Amino acid sequence: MSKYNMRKKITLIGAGQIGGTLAHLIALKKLGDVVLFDVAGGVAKGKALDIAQSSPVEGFNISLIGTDNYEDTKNSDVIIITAGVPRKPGMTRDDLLGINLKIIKEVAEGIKKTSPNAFVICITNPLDVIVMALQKYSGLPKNKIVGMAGILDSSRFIYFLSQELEISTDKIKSFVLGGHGDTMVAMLDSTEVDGKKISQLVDEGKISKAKLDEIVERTKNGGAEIVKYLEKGSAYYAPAASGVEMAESYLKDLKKQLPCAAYLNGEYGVNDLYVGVPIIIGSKGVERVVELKLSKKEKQNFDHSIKAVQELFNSAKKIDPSL
Ligand code: A3D
Repeated sequence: MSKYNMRKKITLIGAGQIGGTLAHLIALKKLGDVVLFDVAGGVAKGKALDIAQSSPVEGFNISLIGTDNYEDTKNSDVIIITAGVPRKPGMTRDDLLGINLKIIKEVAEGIKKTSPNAFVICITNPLDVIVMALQKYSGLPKNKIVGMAGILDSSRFIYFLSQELEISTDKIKSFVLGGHGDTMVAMLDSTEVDGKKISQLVDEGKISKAKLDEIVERTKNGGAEIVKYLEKGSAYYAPAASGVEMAESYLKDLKKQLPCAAYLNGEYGVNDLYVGVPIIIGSKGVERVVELKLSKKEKQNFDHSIKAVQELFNSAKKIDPSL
């Protein structure tokens, strides 16, 4: 709880592109007081001050501070982690994994001491493996640590479909499961447009199978498409919006069903691994993993995705055998 007692305290570890956008969205939505934490000099302080200076214009009345001291993050209700480094030219995936594992270990130690009761949302890549490592390093309860990826991937898929079908995004229901990356699984059998199954739209000739496959591929490469345009850095507006939806569902006990990287203990036949599945987020954290019936093809793709996450986690264990 914040110093104002009534308001919630939300800490953002990492004040880069996503961290700054998260702070801005949280302020605009008046979700709680914000602590921006970063190891890199004044970036957290500068962004917190900049956003705070918009409060008279925007009409929000929350506190925003920047810091590089974990003491200031003490007793946070929600923590959203984006601390990490992006992949640079010449860096292998394992090099990046090694660096971000070290950063996450440091973050895990910081938050377990200061905010052991927080609901923790991880965004740092490679997502599924980093969130698993975060849980292991911190020892925080598994239902209080989740990864953000599925909401973003689903949102991208729905957006692309809406553009193709020239229909509002709120008329489309769909989601993406599995690991975050090129093995993600678009749940076509559960995709509905204005109450109709997407397969029916294909049968009616409203969208071709080839176009649908192209949209699935574009979704898988959604992050890379943006990286290519930006040249420096990766997507941050949609990732931040997705993280905020998870935080809001927890803080307001909305019990929304959201696709997130959650710890599986037998669900979907998967044991001891974080993977993207639909979960209910409420005031107790991850209140339930929703088990959907997958078609044969979806199950095959899901299993392939699990294998990819497991293999990357095995690489992480080679880098740090304590995992
Ligand atoms: P960026 O703008 O580089 O911000 C990262 C921040 O982390 C920088 O300000 C660093 O100073 C800071 N940092 C580094 N080490 C530490 C540390 N030990 N403690 C605290 N802060 C530290 O990156 P970004 O905001 O664009 O992206 C952040 C992460 O999100 C990256 O790992 C991205 O790959 C990832 N990301 C994930 C998704 C998903 O869908 C899962 C989407 C987009 C980006």
